[in-house]
Amino acid sequence: MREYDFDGLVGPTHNYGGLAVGNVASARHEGQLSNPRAAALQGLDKMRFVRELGVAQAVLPPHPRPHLPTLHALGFRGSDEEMMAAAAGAEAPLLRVCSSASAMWAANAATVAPSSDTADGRLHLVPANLDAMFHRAIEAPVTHAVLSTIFADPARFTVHRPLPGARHFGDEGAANHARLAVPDAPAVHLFGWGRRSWEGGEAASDGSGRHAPRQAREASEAVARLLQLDPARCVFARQHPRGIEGGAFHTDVLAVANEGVLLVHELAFDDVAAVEAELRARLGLALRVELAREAELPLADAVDAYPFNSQLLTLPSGEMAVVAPTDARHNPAARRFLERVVGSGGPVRAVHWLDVRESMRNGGGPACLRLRVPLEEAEVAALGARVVLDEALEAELRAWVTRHYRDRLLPADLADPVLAREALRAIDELSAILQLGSVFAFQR
Ligand code: SUG
Repeated sequence: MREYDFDGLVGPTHNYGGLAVGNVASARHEGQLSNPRAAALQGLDKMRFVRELGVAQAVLPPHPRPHLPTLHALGFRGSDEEMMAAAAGAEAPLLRVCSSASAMWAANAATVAPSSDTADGRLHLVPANLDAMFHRAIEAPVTHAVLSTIFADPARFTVHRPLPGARHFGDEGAANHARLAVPDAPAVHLFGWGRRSWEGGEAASDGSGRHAPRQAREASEAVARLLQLDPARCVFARQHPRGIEGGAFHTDVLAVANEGVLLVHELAFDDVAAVEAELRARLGLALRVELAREAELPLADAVDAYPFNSQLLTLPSGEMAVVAPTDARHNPAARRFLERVVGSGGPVRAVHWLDVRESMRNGGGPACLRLRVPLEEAEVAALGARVVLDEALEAELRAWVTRHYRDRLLPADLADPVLAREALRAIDELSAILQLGSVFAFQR
């Protein structure tokens, strides 16, 4: 089994719409000028780098934006141009909501369990409903369609429906999930959650702050059931309310795991010692936890610079490497922490700094941009689309970006019907490159 990192390609409408409440970077950059072309190329540069490290890399397509079916469902009528103009004039920021390129953050696409861990021996995926935010919730049915096309072989894969139940089962996907594994023991699945929908409801959730928790514990439990995981190998851990309040809206803002290694900030979970004890009870002494306390790495720096939102990767040599955002190199506390981990004599031997600034300004670091899918060789051969990144596909994707993407975009430009036509044409062409068929509604 080998981990494939499926990165979300950045879509042509990448912009700073300020839509993600509780996400400090998204709020801070609202209204600023974005560069969709640079964003997409930064993403491809990261994929190339990861592939050159010897890690398997694949891609997920951007979603069609503006999402005209959503405007239609909200009662807008007439030509596409008329609907867009009406939505742009509406009181709520509906055109922004329907134009966000947020599907790029593939860690929120789904939660994944490899076939080695599931009761029926199939790989299971639960697309996230992303019900906490409108601009993200509209991703869910499209993600379901895309994943059902890629993981189409029913003998090997099960792609579930996103959870029903709206906010009661609000689910943010793999951003709140980590799989830990040490030799000679079954893997353990760690699920981070921010609130409970029952058992005292919102009052018990500390949802009183400015930054509401997104993931419901009930959702995490439902995802674990659907993934057919052994309940004895699942750990459910509450995110620290202060971490969420400080801008750690997903667990992967303050923690990252790989095999038997967990890098974690003390405010990732409300009781980080208990989480470590639960993991150790299942994984034993082989588990290695690198804990950052507030004194070493203040929460504000962790949220600003995203040292934990790194990819922690196993290289072909068996050693591990961290792929971190350059923002963490420029933050002294974040940098010292990662360098301490590398110098600690454990399996993590190198840190590499990559520039994903365009995504970072919307609160998405290297780890947000990828969905980890551990695959057997036969499962790779059974994939239903051309998504594994090789030299040829990368070259085609670079040319495709350069052909279609603008290098300047303001939220105000979203009302431009020419942009909409450009963006949808690009997605149409991409689905041919990736051999996805007519997976999107506008193509049918
Ligand atoms: O959901 N930002 C995303 C960032 C997601 C990061 N993902 C992980 N931590 N795994 C979010 O907050 C801002 C988009 C906008 O305003 O258009 C946004 O949705």
